[in-house]
Amino acid sequence: TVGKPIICKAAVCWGAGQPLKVEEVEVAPPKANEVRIKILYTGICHTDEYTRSGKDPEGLFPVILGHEGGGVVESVGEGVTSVSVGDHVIPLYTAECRECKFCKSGKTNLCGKVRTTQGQGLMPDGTHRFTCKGQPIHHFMGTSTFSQYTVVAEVSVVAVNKSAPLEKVCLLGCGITTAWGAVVKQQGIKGSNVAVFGCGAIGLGVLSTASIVGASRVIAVDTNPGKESWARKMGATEFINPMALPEGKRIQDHLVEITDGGLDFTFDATGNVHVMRAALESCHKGWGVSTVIGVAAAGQEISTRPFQLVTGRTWRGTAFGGVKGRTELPGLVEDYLQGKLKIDEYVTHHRKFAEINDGFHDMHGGDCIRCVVDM
Ligand code: NAD
Ligand code: AHE
Ligand code: ZN
Repeated sequence: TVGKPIICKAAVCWGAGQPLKVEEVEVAPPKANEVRIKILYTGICHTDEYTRSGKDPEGLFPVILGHEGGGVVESVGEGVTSVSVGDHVIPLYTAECRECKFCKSGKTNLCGKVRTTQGQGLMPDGTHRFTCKGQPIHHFMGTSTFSQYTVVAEVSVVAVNKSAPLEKVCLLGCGITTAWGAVVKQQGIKGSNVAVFGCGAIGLGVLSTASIVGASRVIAVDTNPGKESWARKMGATEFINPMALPEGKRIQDHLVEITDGGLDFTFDATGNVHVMRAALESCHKGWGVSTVIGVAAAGQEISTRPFQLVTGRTWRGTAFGGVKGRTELPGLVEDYLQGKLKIDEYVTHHRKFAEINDGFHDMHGGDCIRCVVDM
């Protein structure tokens, strides 16, 4: 049987820097190896705002943004075997095909199967499934969760335990998983000194995980003093506001001083290239490792003296925390259900779909960790 198009509401961003507009859209049925999902909840991540604002060099418009969703499988295309109608699922912006060079390498979670078309705002066959006012609308990150129905590739979705509340575990679609993986996929954090720059959902998740795996010092750094109580609640042992340092004192120099030569591990969760440099230069000579998580705007580049690397510091980065979504997300949902992984604590704001633009404003407010939109 051939599926029918569905007419539903989606938040369309018609151009860079424009607010989202909730419109009636037509969502075509899934083709072979595709899955159509009824999205029930979606988080708003800083990366959605980054692309909306026009700072993403890969940004395309008009587009349906959103990549932190949870929903139920409405229908599947020919050949789909890993999920069925009625399954509770989380769309994955980092696909996992298990067949490509990347997947088979055992060295990375990045999958090559659909990444090219995903970056072009298209489904793997090079076409789109969204139409609005007779116009094709781009997909985003292979997920487009700001729509009541979306179509994704089978390699870009995972079924999870139905007893988990989708309004919470949707955050495993990006923020919580990214932060968790950035820590647990690295050896040696137990017993080490860690500094985390930026205390949004990502940074808080990183410092919380570092604390849980047994880091000895967990230093949170944020320019917003309101983040101190959040950071301490999530496990930071210290909080530093770089703006409150004596004039001319650089955060990296201060950190090196108070840690007897620097941190074992640092993380950037701001997306600011100057902060990325400070995070690297806060690392201990000989062994410190700095991980870039933040996403920087088009045209931005990182720099440091090469001597920083010659003398044994390592600069690295991670996407989706190095997590293979189809293999690992079901386990993270179980961890959440057993109380081993925090998610509820991150949801500070709720919005109805019609108020999705307010959810973006919440994010800029400084007191919002994650806003979850009820579709
Ligand atoms: P957020 O805006 O909620 O948090 C950023 C925090 O950084 C805020 O608390 C802000 O006060 C703080 N900050 C800003 N400038 C600072 C400075 N100069 N020094 C110290 N702190 C500063 O964002 P988020 O949703 O937590 O995301 C953080 C970053 O991670 C974004 O760039 C986002 O795009 C990126 N991200 C990357 C991945 C990945 O897979 N690599 C996944 C999710 C998010
Ligand atoms: N499109 C941007 C880069 C955006 C980016 O780095 N995205 C992260 C996920 S952020 C989630 O909130 C990612 O997964 N990157 C790996 C990938 O394959 O996109 C640009 O600079 O062009
Ligand atoms: Zn994200």
